[in-house]
Amino acid sequence: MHVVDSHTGGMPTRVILSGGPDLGHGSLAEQAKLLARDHQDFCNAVLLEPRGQPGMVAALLVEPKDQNSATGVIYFDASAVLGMCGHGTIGLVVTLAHLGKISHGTHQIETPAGVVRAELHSTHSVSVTNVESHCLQRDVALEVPGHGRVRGDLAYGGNWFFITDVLDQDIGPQNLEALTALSIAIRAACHAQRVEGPEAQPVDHVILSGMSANKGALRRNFVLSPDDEYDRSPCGTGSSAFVACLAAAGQLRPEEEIVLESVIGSAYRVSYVPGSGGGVVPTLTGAAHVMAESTLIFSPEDPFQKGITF
Ligand code: PYC
Repeated sequence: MHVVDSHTGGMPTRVILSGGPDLGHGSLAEQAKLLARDHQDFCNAVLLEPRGQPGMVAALLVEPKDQNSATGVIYFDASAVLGMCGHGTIGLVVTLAHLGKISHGTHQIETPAGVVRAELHSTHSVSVTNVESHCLQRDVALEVPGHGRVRGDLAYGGNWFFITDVLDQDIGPQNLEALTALSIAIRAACHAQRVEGPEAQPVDHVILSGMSANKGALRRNFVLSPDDEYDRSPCGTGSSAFVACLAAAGQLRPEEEIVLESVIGSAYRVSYVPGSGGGVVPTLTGAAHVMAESTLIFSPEDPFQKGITF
């Protein structure tokens, strides 16, 4: 299996160029469902240690439906197939350019959540215009066992988010354990109290939004991914959901640009234009760096051929 690894603001993406499972010829959303249902061993083998690393997201290339698209892609982490992935799309575009498959300019990319556009500005810098994003419920009250009442917003940015302000908390690498525990408890409370999308889509990510010490950044956000890892990048789909909520609250104007930081201090510039479905169409700009080109070997004699699963 030929893979190329990159990171976007510290968050790793493994682009799978060959050797993935046959997912048929359905829509990307149907192929994503098959991947989640039938190929967990494959996902584990690619992302878990010893071949993968904590937090890593894979980008499985698939045939696009529209020949004008640069590619189709299905993103997954170690425990879930994602609708979309912003850091992964920045990593994918820088990787495809590194391989000589695309050049500077705008490229259409198909994902299970819909078509996104990515503009490669230079070797590392990419802007992604995401799917339309929505703030679905504002100021929801959630009882979180062990933490009390938490208020926040339910939002969609290609994945499903619960977003809450924690302005008194230190959003930094020294506080990861407490931030992770709180966000896992919030996600469990969302599931228990049926805070979910209109078709019962479960919250799969949680954003704890704090203040940034950097005057140029509006917020510093801790983002929990489905695999219980924190996003090292500011999270593209999370930043999209976040600006949808700022827009819904009248706190961000169309085309006004803000900077959102990750828990480790990497940053995206983010803005939006109004969407046709009542939400916002966000654009986020960040940078990725290619780290490795490898051939993964899965020998049947290897006791950890399927990754370390405990
Ligand atoms: O950047 O959208 C994102 C993302 C989702 C999960 C990890 N990163």
